[in-house]
Amino acid sequence: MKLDEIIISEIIIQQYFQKLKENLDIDVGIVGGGPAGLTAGYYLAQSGVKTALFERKLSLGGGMWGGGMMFKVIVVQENALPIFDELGVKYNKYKDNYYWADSIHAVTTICSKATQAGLEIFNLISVEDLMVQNKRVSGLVLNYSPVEMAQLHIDPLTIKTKYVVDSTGHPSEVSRLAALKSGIKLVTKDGQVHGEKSMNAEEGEQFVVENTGEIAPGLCVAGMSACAVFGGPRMGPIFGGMLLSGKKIAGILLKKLEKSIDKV
Ligand code: 48F
Repeated sequence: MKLDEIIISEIIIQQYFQKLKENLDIDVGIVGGGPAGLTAGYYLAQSGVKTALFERKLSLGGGMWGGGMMFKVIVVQENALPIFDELGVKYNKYKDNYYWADSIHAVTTICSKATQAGLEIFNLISVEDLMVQNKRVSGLVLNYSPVEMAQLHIDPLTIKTKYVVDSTGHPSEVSRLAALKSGIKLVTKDGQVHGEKSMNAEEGEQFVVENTGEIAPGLCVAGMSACAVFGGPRMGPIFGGMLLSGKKIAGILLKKLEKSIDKV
């Protein structure tokens, strides 16, 4: 049967914009598709929360994709293994409390599980600002990443959210925007983003989980952003804290949204 190029184009345009339209008003908007954002997205979607994740790049996985220094192996400690078990990520024991996984297997498996659970992932979209109403973060301002990269003077589009999760990693971009532009004080000591500190895996892994939570009305942090916002140390290519932080923010949001928390 002859294939019609116009029908192929029609399917893509129709389906993509249908998906975008269905996500104009959502429960949770996650910014950044690294391990923290993807894990949060999995647990939220799994519990029936209407969640969309926006990732600037073409590929998902953030800093997990490249392992350590481009060597595609990641290290995970024991307390995060139940998350890998639930997601179906295979791992190996190196010695007590040190487990490792293939980073490509880990990212592709988490993405697959998250999208199967109902998480809608939009890649190639950058969050360039927040919508703020009555001193509450109430939406995301989106633009196509190529617009940002080419520095084209093109206005963005906006979606409405009940909660935003900043899982943008080291730059903590969304929290910085909130501190700079929203007129809302973050819950840090001085209301500002403190910036991450030098490497300390032991401290950083605890710090990231402890500091995961809501930092301004409607705005939450998870993953490396939590370290950067509250001034905690970086931890390098060990990922248990990122997974636990993603799961923790999903649990917090489920309670706030008053949904079932059976699966978290
Ligand atoms: O950096 P990233 O992996 O954040 P994470 O989930 O995990 C951190 C670890 O990878 C690692 C570490 C500890 O193990 O130190 O670095 O906290 O993923 C963040 C993602 O957010 C995207 C970015 O492209 C990356 O994939 N991102 C950042 N800013 C924006 C964004 C933005 N404004 N809009 C959309 N995506």
